[in-house]
Amino acid sequence: MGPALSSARAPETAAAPGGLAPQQLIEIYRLMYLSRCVDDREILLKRQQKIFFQISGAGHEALQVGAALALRPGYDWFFPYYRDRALCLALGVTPTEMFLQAVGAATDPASGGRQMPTHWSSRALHIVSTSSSTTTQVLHAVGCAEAGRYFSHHPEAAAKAQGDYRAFHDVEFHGDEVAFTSLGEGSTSQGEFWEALATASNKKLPVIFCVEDNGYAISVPVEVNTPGGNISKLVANFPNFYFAEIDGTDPEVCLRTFQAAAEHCRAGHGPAFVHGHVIRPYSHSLSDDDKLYRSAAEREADAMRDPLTRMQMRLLREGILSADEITALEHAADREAAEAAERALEAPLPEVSGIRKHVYSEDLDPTSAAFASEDVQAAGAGPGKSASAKGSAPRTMADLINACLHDEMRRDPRIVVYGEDVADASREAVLSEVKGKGGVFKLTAGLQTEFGSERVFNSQLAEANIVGRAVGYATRGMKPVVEIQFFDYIWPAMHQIRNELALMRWRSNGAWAAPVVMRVPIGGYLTGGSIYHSQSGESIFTHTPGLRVVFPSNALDANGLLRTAIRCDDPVLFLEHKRLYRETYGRAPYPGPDFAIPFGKAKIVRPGQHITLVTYGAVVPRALQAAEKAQREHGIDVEVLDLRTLNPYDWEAIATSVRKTSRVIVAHEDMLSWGYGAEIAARVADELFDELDAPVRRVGAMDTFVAYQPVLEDAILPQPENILKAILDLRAY
Ligand SMILES: Cc1ncc(C[n+]2csc(CCOP(=O)(O)OP(=O)(O)O)c2C)c(N)n1
Ligand SMILES: [Mg+2]
Repeated sequence: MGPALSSARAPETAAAPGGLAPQQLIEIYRLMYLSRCVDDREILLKRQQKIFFQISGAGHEALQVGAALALRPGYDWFFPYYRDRALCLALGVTPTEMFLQAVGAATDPASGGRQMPTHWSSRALHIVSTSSSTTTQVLHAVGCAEAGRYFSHHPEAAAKAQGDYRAFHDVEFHGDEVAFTSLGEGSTSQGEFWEALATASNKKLPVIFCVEDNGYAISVPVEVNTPGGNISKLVANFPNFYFAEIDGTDPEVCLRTFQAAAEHCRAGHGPAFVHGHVIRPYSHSLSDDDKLYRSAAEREADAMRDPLTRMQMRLLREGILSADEITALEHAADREAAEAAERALEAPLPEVSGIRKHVYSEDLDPTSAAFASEDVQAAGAGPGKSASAKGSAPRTMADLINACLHDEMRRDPRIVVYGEDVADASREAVLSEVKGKGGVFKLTAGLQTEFGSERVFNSQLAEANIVGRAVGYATRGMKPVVEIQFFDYIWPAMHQIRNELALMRWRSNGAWAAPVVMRVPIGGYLTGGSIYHSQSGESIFTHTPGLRVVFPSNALDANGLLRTAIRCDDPVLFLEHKRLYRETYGRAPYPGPDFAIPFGKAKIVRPGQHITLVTYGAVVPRALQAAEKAQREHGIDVEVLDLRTLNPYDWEAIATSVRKTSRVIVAHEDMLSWGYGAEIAARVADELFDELDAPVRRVGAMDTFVAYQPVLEDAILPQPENILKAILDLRAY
């Protein structure tokens, strides 16, 4: 970026040139009042135990109605939070739809009874499904804005295509669209808030950040979360922003401010930050009682600023409505809320049989024959097909992953690749004189040079940022193929992975999805990799519904499985073992640009009769060594099964082999206790008990982290000798 641009700033109370028409003021009051009525009605229903949770937007109505009326539902994009009832009402969500959510009806359009009330989602209005997690949504808004800009620069990428995820993701975009996101002042403490501001600022993205400052995060007052008590003061130096700090209880000021913010964004000047001071008259939620931590005087002072009362007084004072007309408007709103609630209480409940629907894509099954081009391998190989893997000489896993990325990016203009150090060089000017970085392991080498800096770029050093933005990109129909530099550093992104990425489809009842690919170098056996460059931990992710987990052991599988990961419609954690990147083991000729391997299909890498050895990743070559020795020195014939994908996994292949051998070992590099093998072992014991002639045996790392000193590393991680010992023990039964 160049030098910081001076930021636009709105005055504390923006003057209203011209003023709003009486009809507009009445409509604003109606929306604000209706929002409060829906809250009040829900509170009643909760007290009657007809709904199960309630959180209100009371006190925030003016700010939210102002925002909604300045923006365009179904055109702009919205990433709100649980307080945003008036926002959503003004965008077009109906009271009936809100009550359907409160009762958890099958016809709840936001989630089909899966989410709490006020966890918004509407495809038609462009409200992207939100979670209960504070702050995660702001990164989605950033990715969404990036996607919008990408499509307006590359309209060809929006074209419908068959044969992959694109068939199920229609793209809409507008060159001057805006992404709106909101959060409470307490939520600005999360790192993701600062990460989002940084990206939006750097890239001058059209994102409006709205902080709804009611002074409390549940019971915690603002000064505990925000040094100095004012978030506007802290963010003031971010370049390219339009800033406004306003009285969020005055809807006209709010509307004017959001109009100016939207103008700034639509003109391409950068993001906007609107900080609205609001009140919270109803405690945090019905599970909270603010009398426990707020003084009576403070609560009374808040009540004096109630936006509803203030607006009502204004309408009367300015002679826009008489007292009778106000009463009539309010009665109509009360009636509308009551009737909507009645309708929702009669709505059908969700079927228990549908619980599993939308955990994964219902449209595109990555285990299906559509991805089974394994047999055509090498058919498409040859010069010119891939810049980085020409000819039929055996190539490393690193080469064939890089080749797949090149091939797929050529084929699919919706793919973007980003992460830490993945670009050849962020400063493009140097590319004429340097070779380029292309990833710390060089897996993305040459991609920026071939596809340009808008498709391949370095992210900030912030893993939640990488995954959170990817969720936003993907909800717009793009395919982010992101890299987390080391598995050991995936943890800052865990919140986004577990609570957002993997859940997007299920929690929105199939309305939204985030089919992102996360490529992650993993594992040890590095001689000096130590604690923070050797971790395993795949079972933590296979324990997350909605996420596919892939772990290839050789170059060809990596190529074919990565292609399936990219083309499929589910989020995929693609684990690449660092030790295998350039091993002699498992090299293969380039298999061509359409070579794909379906998920959930294990491979028998060594057929055998006596013992089944189920494994994956870097333990595959070690298991093969042990099996060869067992055969050579002890006459034991071990069948080695490489699972290749861990979720889904090939139960049929395991069962078939165990029925043949009656003995089974599960071996993996990760720690033994609560590791991936525990699940397989338990299922074998459960479903194949009658087939077994011996107990199920597991081999894994010691229950520690991996140490630096090679003597320790060797002892900690499972070696061929450990596997051989398990084979001999099991044969002795
Ligand atoms: C990541 C995360 N941590 C904790 C919570 C529990 N929680 C829900 S709301 C909330 C307070 C949020 O306060 P603020 O951001 O000021 O928004 P407000 O509710 O006041 O509008 C907390 C701690 C959560 N939902 N998500
Ligand atoms: Mg708050």
